[in-house]
Amino acid sequence: MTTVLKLGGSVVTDKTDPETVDEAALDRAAEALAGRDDIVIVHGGGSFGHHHADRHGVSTTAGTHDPGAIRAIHGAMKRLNAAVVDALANVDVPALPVHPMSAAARDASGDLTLPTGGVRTMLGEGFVPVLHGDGVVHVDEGVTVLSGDELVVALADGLGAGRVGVCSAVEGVYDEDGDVIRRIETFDDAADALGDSDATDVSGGMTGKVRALLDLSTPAHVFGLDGLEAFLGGGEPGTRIG
Ligand code: IP8
Repeated sequence: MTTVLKLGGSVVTDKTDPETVDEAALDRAAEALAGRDDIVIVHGGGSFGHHHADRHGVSTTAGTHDPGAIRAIHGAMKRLNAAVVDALANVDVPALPVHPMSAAARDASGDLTLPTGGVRTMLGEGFVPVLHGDGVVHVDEGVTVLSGDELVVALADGLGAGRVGVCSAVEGVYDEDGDVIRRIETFDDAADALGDSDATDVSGGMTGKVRALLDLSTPAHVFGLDGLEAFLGGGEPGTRIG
């Protein structure tokens, strides 16, 4: 059974400082993953990709044709990816980098195509693929942002994942009193707490995350770093979505 796990950018980086890895948090996440080889890791952008994307006015819907801007965004994400792969390698996880911009594409409506054959074969050969939020070629837009959340959904569907986890900077989805909602089965279960939002808001924001995860055929779990070990051990920390 394959697990797809996202390590949020705000978990593994210091979001206040451009291109700064939160070494302690990353090492803690890596320790929890030691010995695993049945998992696909996706990480977000944190203070790496978002910093450059903001500077160049690039989002999941607004693109750029400036190759220098695209290389800056992609290059920053590759640096963060190398740090994540290294941290995993240090605890003997057979991690290999996978750069989504080389294979993914969006059509003119923004729908994503992500071939998963390479990731599936990596897993079959005993490796742990480590993907990252990235730029993605987008018909009529040049390159837009591809969020880690979108990758989680595409990989979970494409690989038929048995478990899906999103390790974020918060302990789960909070209700209006600030308590973690244990289970969200329909968007209405959390609508009051999340507020209304555009369904295409998939990068950042809990609303887009919940909408995207509800579409999966497998239940997903949103939890903080404190819940990572429990999730990897088969538990249900934080909020179960779906
Ligand atoms: O942090 C965004 O990924 P996310 C990646 O998962 C870039 O939304 C390039 C900003």
